[in-house]
Amino acid sequence: MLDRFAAFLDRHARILLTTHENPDGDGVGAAIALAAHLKAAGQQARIVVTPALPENLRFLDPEGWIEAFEPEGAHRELAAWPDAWLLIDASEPHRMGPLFAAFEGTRADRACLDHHLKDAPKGFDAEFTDPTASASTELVYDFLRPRIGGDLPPLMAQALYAGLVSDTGNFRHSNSTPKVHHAAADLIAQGVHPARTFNALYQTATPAKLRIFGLALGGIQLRDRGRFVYVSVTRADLAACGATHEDLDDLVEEPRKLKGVEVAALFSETADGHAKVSLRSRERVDVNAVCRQFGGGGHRLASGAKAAQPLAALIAEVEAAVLAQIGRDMV
Ligand SMILES: [Mn+2]
Repeated sequence: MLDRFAAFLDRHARILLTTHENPDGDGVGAAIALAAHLKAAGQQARIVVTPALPENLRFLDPEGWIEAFEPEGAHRELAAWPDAWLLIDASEPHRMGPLFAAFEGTRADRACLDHHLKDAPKGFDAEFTDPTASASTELVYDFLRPRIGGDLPPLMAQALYAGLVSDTGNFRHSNSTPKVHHAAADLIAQGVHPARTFNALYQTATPAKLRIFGLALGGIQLRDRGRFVYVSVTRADLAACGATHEDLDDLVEEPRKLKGVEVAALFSETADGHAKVSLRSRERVDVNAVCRQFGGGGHRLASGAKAAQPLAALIAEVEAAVLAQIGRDMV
């Protein structure tokens, strides 16, 4: 697969790298490392994200390569620029959000590089996917490591390590394989600082964030003798705490800490009044199967969905689906 990927990159001169809407450390880390490699090889590479590079990932982009998508401004002609468009860390074009229209309009060869468990990719000329990989950055590491003699450039090593940390929850999730630890060890041996990376990625809370966590956790709900637990956040809650939706990023990890929990959920109201759910499974319950019933998806143990319905309605429906899934998977 990675040889095919190499051939794909070699065939193109102007490569546009994008990732899913609301980019995470894995998508951004993979894009930066690939861009560094392509630029060193004399190819042109650009990275465009939407809506913007999150504050806590800025340290991965010291050269300022990452462009925030401006459909009415700098990127009006974006579709015409690349001869290859690579979507990283997603394999469903709509996950690009506002970038999708440009993606649809481009004459470039369209490809995806991803590790998510989803339906077969649709809408690409080439696909490079491996659901056994822990992260997109693991795929990029596997691609780059044998192709670069000696140590990786520090920018590349840092970006890849941050991506591995992001997608494994700092090597705590079930995808923390021996292979991903070996890759991380290799990157640390090359000079990446684990503690500095952790601090930059995670120790970035604001008072507003801690306030919304407190409010949400105060309303924690337990069902099925504590096997299913959830918290919910409305727009009014966010406003009361001076918090934004971004502040909710890892809130779902909190209820999951309860002893005896099999599935934890965070329900939240989006800015447009829709409802969102993030589900996390301890180990046995397939929450991807639940989220797919609501038009979402992700991984077996970490999935999400968005629905155009009121928060209370989504909570009731997801609760029923989770309890049914617990019944199926915990026999
Ligand atoms: Mn990923």
